[in-house]
Amino acid sequence: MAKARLLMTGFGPFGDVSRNPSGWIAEQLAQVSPEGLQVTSQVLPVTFEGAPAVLERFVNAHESPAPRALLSLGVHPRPGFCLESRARPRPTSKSVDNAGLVGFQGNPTSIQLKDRSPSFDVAALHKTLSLDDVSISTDAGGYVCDWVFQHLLAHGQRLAIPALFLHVPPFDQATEEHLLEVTSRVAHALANL
Ligand code: PCA
Repeated sequence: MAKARLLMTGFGPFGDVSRNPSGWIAEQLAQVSPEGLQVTSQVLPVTFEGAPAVLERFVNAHESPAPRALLSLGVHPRPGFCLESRARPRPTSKSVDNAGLVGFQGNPTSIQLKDRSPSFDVAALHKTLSLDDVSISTDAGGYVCDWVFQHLLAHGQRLAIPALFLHVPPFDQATEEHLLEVTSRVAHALANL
């Protein structure tokens, strides 16, 4: 059977995160492509302006033939993993990005900014995973991850494929093996919706 193609993004360093597990996982899974999946990955910059622009170029470059699903990853400062179920229309965080900016200052984006949620039942996906340290979150943080999720969901809608954001724990809260295992399980579940 042909492998399901999945586009995956992670982020590079920012703030006091010198090694971002999200970018690392995305690159690793593109190299090893877990069974049944063909992962193509992109590391995004942690900037309100750059991240959606790089995401758009990445999705546009790989949207034909259409991938099965889109999965974006980011790190949060907690143990455990979160399936994000809601994206805010605009950033609300007061933290500066890697360009030294707070929030989105650029030209209006090409998408309609609104409250967005995945097109599928996140609770049902969560249930099929049945992993102890994965929970559902309704707050993607209001920072660059939330902003990327807003754009990712718009791309998913346009391509009529599922899109999801997964927050992962920092390297000092989970082993590399566990980070890869849980993310692979989420990617599989998403690609098999
Ligand atoms: N985490 C940040 C941005 C990049 C990342 O990995 C966030 O949660 O918004």
